[in-house]
Amino acid sequence: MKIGINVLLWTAAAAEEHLGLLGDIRTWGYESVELPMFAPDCSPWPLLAGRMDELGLSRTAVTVMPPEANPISDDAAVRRAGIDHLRSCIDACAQMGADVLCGPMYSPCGALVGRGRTEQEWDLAVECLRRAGEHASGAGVTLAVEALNRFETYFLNCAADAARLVDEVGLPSVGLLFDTFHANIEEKDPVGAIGAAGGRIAHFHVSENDRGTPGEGHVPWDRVFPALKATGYDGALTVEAFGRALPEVAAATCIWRPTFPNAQHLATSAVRHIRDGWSRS
Ligand code: LER
Ligand code: MN
Repeated sequence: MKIGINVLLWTAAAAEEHLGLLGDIRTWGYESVELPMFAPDCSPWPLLAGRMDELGLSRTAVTVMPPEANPISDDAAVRRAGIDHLRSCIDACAQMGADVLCGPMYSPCGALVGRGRTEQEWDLAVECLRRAGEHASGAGVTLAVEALNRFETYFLNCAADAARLVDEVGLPSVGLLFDTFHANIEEKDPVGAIGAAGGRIAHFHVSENDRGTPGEGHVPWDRVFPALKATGYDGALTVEAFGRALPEVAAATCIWRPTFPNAQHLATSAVRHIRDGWSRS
């Protein structure tokens, strides 16, 4: 089992200046790293890949849909841009050696429209994910579709709906991303939801209820880890936490107060917490 961490605590676009950070992440005990891919050309992927190869770090990528690239828009050009965005991200994943591309790949994060999703939007999302999934399978990448809490999307809020979406897409290259922060808000049974999603889980975000240090909040990790292990999951356990260092990311995730003393404390405590929790489970 590989323990990973998302670098969004430090940067929204990994660059040459973050090669040292990758080394720190390895030194702290991580074996996997998640890089943001908000614009697929935002980072020097081959350079980063070379460094991660040297360090023995496996990698995943997270993306969000830009407002002008929305797979469920009623404007065909905007929908096409959505598929193009995902295809470009998949190509960038291939360049940086990432085996998973995750995130809410159905509509822009934070886009709320004052109603729930429509059947037409559902069908458009299925179609987009199928086309992106076919491209991903050719590139050796798995897509992991993430349900978000209701304040970040109106389209997909719980694991059961994510599972149904994945089933309708019906491709081995498309699974779901389970994020414990969103599950804590939306699921009636945040632990049972892991078992119900079962083999569809293609990626996992270890995220505390306040987005701070995993293990220092109220997510029931002593039940979460055994439930995940029981599904046979063998992907990365990736820490996703958010702080206030990057104003745009803080605004998107509504982080207005400190929830951890510093990023190094968070990273080093989290890896210990996950390693111990997983081996006990
Ligand atoms: C956002 O809330 C989130 O959980 C990230 O994985 C990006 O989608
Ligand atoms: Mn997440």
